[in-house]
Amino acid sequence: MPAQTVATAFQRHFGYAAPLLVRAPGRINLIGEHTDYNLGYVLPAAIDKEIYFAVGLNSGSEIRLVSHDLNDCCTVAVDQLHRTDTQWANYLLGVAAQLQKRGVVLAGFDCVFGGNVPVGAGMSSSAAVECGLAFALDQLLGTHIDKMTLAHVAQKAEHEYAGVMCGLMDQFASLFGRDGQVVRLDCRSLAYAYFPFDTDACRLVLCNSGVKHSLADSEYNKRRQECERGVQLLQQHYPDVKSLRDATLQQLEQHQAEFDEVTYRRCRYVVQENQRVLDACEALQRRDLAAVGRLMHASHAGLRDEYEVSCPELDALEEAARGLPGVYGARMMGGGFGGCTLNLVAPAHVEAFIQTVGQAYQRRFGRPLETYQTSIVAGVSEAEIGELPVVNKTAPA
Ligand code: GAF
Repeated sequence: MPAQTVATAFQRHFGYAAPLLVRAPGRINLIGEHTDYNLGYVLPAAIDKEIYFAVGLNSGSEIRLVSHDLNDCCTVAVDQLHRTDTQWANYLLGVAAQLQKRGVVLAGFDCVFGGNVPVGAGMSSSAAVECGLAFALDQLLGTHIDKMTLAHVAQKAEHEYAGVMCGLMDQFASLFGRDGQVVRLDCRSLAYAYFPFDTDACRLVLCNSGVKHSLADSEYNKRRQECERGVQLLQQHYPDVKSLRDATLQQLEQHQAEFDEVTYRRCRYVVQENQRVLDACEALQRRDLAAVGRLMHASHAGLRDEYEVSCPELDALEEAARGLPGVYGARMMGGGFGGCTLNLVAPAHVEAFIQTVGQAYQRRFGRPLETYQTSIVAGVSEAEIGELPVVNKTAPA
């Protein structure tokens, strides 16, 4: 969606020109799934599926929110912030509430937002929404909060206002993305490093299963608990193991008998996935896309068989991609139970890839497959407001 559309809608709705326009991207994750809340490694990137925000302070004490895409609005008093029945608004109100908790004195503000990050497709539209507003409010209020703190503010908003106990990956990727690079985050130390990913040499193709599982949020929180249980068991022998990030395969194997079967599989997946992220970074440095691809398929197998967050549609998409000419790798991406697979495909083979996988999907599930080619862009930033018809320069009371 052009930024102009959101800016124009703001002007129409509130009767004055938005002083600030912000762009917030969704994300892909090359590898490192369900490792963030286990304080391990992730390797995401911000992508050219983006949400735009037009924002301005009003002279009253209300937060007035408009979802351009849903054609819906929500108003809440600044001094009475609370979760509402309007689901989409909670992501934004959660951010405002978190800033308040951190001592930021909020003023009334107006916000219109909209974009093209597909909802429920695993590209983290929610993090884009949270991070975009966190960044916008920081700019509007002149609070100069550092980006890592903004990422934590956005993550906490998701915990407390959306009820999903997510890790930091999505918010980090949306804020810290860099053009043409993936970024490895160490979720314990918060140290990060960029690795080049040339989408001219290898395209990123997303295949949308179209599945949105209603159990996704509750299963996600359950996985977190299962991992915590694994840590408690290990701690009885290894007090230094504070998270699965600290655990080794040998430690797990040695005490397998003390684990119930499910907890054991969850833990083994996380420990192996962490190592895969590190291996993928080395492979990227060697420009060895075939090795990255093999790690992606192994990641998918772990998510399917051990972590059990895949679904038949995602499995079919990964299987259909495996071994096709020009396809380096494929795997489900994000929290799971639906959403997209991420595929690394040589440019000359993209068309044939989309056709072959699309046909296989149609045959098996009786519906067309939606695909997106995406490129890697910079994280949240201010966007240009072009020429708009001037209605009224002052904010209404
Ligand atoms: C979701 C969460 F929001 C992330 O924090 C991460 O855990 C991911 O699922 C799985 O890797 O996107």
